[in-house]
Amino acid sequence: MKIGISCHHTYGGSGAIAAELGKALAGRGHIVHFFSQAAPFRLGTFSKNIYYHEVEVMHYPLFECPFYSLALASKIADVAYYEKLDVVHAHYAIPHALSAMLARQMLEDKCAEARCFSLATTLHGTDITVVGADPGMQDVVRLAINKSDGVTAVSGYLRDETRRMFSPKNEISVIPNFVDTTLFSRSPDSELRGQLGLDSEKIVIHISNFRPVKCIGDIVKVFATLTGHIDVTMLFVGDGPERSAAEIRVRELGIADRVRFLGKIDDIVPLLSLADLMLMPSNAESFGLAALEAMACGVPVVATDAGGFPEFIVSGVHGYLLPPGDIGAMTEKSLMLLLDEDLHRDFSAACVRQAKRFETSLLVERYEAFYSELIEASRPG
Ligand code: GMT
Repeated sequence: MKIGISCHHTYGGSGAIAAELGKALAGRGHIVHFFSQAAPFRLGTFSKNIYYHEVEVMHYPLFECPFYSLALASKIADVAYYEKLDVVHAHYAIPHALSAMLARQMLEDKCAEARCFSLATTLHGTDITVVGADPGMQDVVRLAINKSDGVTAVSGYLRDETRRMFSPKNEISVIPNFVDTTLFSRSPDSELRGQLGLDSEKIVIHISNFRPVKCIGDIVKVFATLTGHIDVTMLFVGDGPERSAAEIRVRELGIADRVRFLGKIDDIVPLLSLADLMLMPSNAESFGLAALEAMACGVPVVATDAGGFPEFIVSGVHGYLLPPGDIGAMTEKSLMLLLDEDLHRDFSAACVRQAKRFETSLLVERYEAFYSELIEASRPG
């Protein structure tokens, strides 16, 4: 198949999944064309069957906000026409699905016999729960969903939220996030410990784009209590709007020497391989890719029972799921996991087994079948 993938290039789950999906599809012999504003952060260097098209936005003094969506639509139409794309897969409802929809109209207008691609859209989370909840955006998100030939959501939770908020015309299939366990597996690097100034203490990790839904303040509260009981260091990986407030709070609490803010790091496996526990207290998480990747590296997770976490984390087996904001219970369960070595060993092994159920190859096959259905349905007659 010839597949176009339109995604955000920025640090976040949808861009990560889109890049990993494209690489896996290319590895299976499909031709994959990426469209984004800059190279998606997980795409890496050149590889066979992958083409990347940077979307250049026209700057003109009259346009206070540059027209990214239109430039993207033009780019998709151009590549789809010349490369004869079978499918364009939009990751995140807007602007990607809408731009692809517009690209199709451009092609129809350009020449009647132009063979049009099928439009697949994957909803990732905040495109529905945050952007889609904004009254000024609701109708445009609904249009993106209803004009796609097929829509998937990354969890049952997100599918149900989408149904509740948008009453979509068509069925939404669930294809969960995935992880390549040949790459995401525990491979400790003793030098890295030294480079990070770590000794033999326990390591707690959090990886995200530091948006308000991640509840970074709750992590600081839980961690501050942990420091009173055990020798422990916190690694914060990623960056975003809530980082500065967290740094200030960490200093106020006098625990700055126990916390490292490492910023955005693409290759997280070495860091996950050092970690004993991941904290993900998000109040709304459609899936939680970072938690799945941590589990693949044998790291148990203390997360919330909100959103999609219960669809792959079994509380009491792979970590603990607790009500959002329940700092006391999160602290207690984190301490249990960090102090009880036998319990930790069992949870860690269970996490690795569970991650294999979300192996990339299994879920990429589901996407391939989904594309084939859309292509089949678009055939005349
Ligand atoms: O807000 C984010 O965390 C980023 C967002 C994105 O679209 O980049 O992540 C979402 O997509 C991921 C991949 O499908 C999911 O694993 C995340 O749970 C989801 N984030 C939220 O729902 C908050």
